[in-house]
Amino acid sequence: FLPHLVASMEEVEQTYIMIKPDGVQRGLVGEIISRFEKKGFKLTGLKLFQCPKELAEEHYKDLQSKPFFPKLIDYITSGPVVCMGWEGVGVVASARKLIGATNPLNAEPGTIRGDFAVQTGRNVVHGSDSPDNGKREIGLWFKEGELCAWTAVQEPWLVE
Ligand code: IDP
Ligand code: MG
Repeated sequence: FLPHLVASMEEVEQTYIMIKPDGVQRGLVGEIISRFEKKGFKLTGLKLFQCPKELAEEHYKDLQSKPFFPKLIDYITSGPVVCMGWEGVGVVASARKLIGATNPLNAEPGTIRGDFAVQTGRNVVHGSDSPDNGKREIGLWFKEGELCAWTAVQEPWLVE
């Protein structure tokens, strides 16, 4: 137990990151996981998963009325995805920065979408857009017992 970490506990957030079927098919799984690991976030859940249509629809329910919605559901269910929970101070917004803009052509070089994608409809990775959605999406994609709470040995070297 590390008492000096208690002060920052309330700032610790959870985000749901998902490597979409194109990222899996293109062999980018290791590269993408590596970026979040190297940044200093903590992995709390990880699985390869073939997403059922109903779950894809629930996950993206806010986009239901968009013309691209049916194609989006086809895309997300077209092959296995990698589901991940990541934890850390400020992880939600920071992960969105690491991922880059929704349209990969607008995503900065150095971001995942900026480095590895060219089209919004094949943008390789998902990241929650708020701490509330982080919790909601982790709850949606993971069952109880699939997540791990653990202490990383590097924590004192990441947080003063
Ligand atoms: P985000 O993934 O950057 O948060 P959202 O606007 O939440 O972007 O859209 C969710 C996902 O829906 C996008 O990542 C992308 O896969 C898909 N999407 C969004 N806009 C379009 C579009 O105009 N055409 C095709 N797919 C889209
Ligand atoms: Mg979004």
